[in-house]
Amino acid sequence: MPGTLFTDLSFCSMLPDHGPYGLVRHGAIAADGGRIAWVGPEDELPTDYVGWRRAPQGGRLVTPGLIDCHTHVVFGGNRAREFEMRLEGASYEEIARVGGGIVSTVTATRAASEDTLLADALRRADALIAEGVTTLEVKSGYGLDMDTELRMLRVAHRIAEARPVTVKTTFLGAHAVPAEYGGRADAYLDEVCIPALRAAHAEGLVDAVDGFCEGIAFSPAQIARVFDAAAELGLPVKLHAEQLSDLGGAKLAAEHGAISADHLEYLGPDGIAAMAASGTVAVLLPGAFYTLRETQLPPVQALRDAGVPIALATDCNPGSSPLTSILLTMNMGATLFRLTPEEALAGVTRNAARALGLTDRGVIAPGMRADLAVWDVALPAELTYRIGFNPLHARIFGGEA
Ligand code: DI6
Ligand code: FE
Repeated sequence: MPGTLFTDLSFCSMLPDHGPYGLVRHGAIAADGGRIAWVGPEDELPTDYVGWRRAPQGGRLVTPGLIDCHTHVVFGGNRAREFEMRLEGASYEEIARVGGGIVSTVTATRAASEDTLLADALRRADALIAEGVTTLEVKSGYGLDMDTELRMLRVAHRIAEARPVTVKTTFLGAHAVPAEYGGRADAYLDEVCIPALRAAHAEGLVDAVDGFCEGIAFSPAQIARVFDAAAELGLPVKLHAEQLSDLGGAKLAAEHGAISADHLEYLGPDGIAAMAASGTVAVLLPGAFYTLRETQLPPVQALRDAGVPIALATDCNPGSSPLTSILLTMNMGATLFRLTPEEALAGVTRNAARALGLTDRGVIAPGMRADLAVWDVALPAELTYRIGFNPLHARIFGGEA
């Protein structure tokens, strides 16, 4: 049976060197077997596709399905009380040091059943899906023990069974030192984190390995040990780096061939040069910048000048970024970080795919997955411009509406 021919549309291919947004007016997209078979101006459609089932899109704008490449959507409880404490004057780091912060979410996550974690995560995933997200990265890191880290990753996989979305799982055992290992970070890595990584990998639950390199979390030397364990398993690495201070995390990650380094407000010239040399994607997380009322901006112009690809993600998590809107993330990327609307869209499509090591999505081109978002907008900049408005008309996942 032939596939589907999407017609009467404009599309942003997001291919580099194809003009702004790779925009094509009066286009058509042929999808077959979940992949894009042909794409181009409708009046250049080869005769082979003429008999295919047509799905006219009413002149709407089509983009690649959006990709949220950095989330922590699986967790127990919430941190509304901590939000209040910050409004009363406490800093994020002070709260973490008195047993709040990440560690308090660990307590709630350990106490939650797999089904409860899934039900809560689906509400967040659904909000993202409703805005055209077709690929979602999900991290562990609120278990910090063998059972709960594995449970979080199983829940992440169940999101993809329950919804039409691809989930990529990232092991983040090196997110925080749990209370029972207070002051013994290295012992935690040896006795829990690295064994849990090996067990999760053996169960097929890990696509990449992440860590939090920060004064309140793990040192570069400790992160390097986690990266070595990842390398032994043949897994790609990424890192939460330079979020609150400059410990040289991005440089370390780049030297380990990291697919991304994330946050990066305090990134310096050495880190940028190392990322450029290794092709590491800079994942900027404006929701955390906003929530923590950070004032140090990530070095966007220096990243551009060095040719480092820039992605944007929600960082959806209960503490520093309780954000479940990829469109608001794009708007914040523009308004707070001065990304252009085209960079914002590339940040949640082409470059987000690259931050996950995915070469089969993020642009509209033959051979790519037929993951598309159809929007009720005339201009691509409208996707970034509005605040709290969702112009999604339809979402196509693997060629299916
Ligand atoms: N940096 C972040 O912004 C999140 N994790 C991380 O390493 C925050 C996680 C939390 O506060 O629960
Ligand atoms: Fe994060």
